[in-house]
Amino acid sequence: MALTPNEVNQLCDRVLAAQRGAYAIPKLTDDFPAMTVDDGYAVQAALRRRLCAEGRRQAGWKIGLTSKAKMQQMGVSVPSIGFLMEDTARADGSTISTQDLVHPRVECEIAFFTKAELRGPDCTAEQVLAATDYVVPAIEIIDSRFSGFKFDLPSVIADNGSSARFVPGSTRHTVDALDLRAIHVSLEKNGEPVVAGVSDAVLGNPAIAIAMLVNLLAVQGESLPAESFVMSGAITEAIPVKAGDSIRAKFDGMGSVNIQFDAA
Ligand code: 0L1
Ligand code: MG
Repeated sequence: MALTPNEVNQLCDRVLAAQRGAYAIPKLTDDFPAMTVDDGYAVQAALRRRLCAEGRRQAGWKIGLTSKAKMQQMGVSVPSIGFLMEDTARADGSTISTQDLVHPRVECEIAFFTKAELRGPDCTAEQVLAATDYVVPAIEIIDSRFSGFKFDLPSVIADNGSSARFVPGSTRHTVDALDLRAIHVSLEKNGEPVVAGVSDAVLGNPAIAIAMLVNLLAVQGESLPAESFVMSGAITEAIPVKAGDSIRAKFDGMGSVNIQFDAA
């Protein structure tokens, strides 16, 4: 690690202020060029401790940057994980404010709900499937706090993987009823199709992404407890949204998720 404990706290303050004030900041490595991926996770862990100490509750985890296209788009070479807080969940069909977001984007993901603990460092997709209670279609709203959505891996990890809001769909499916590698997904903005994809874009199978998340948690000395909610990574490119936009994400065989953006 390149950062001192004081610097980790200082960067936690900086990211938290940008998240709460909904303003963009330069990527953290502009000021701390030696910052490593481990430093990014130290800042993220400080952020999680800070929010939990305020009485906010964690809802689960997310893994991002899980497709080759997304890694190329963002100029990084490995996935990253982040945490999800309960008060950033929004219901299917709800209206979401953009006033407290910087430059939001939406992406389509499959979310897992687990019924047994998963522990790395050698967790496999088969173990993930056996420990999965059900999966749902979901939308993630990401909102990098870095100017122009421009960052590197240590910075985006410190910003909790751009986590902003998440919207689990209401239709639950057991994993034996689906081929998780072959879910066709399409996203409409204001009634027009804007992007489509197939779930094998997520590391070949979203269950592999969950196994990778469990193995990344193990590096931090943590396991994934039973009854965790986990977002497995974007199947489609992230699409910018603004106040007034309506979004419909259709997952073949799984149902759809709908949201509306509003300035109020
Ligand atoms: O969930 C994601 O894939 C986003 C990870 C962070 C990268 C980004 O903000 O696009
Ligand atoms: Mg995502």
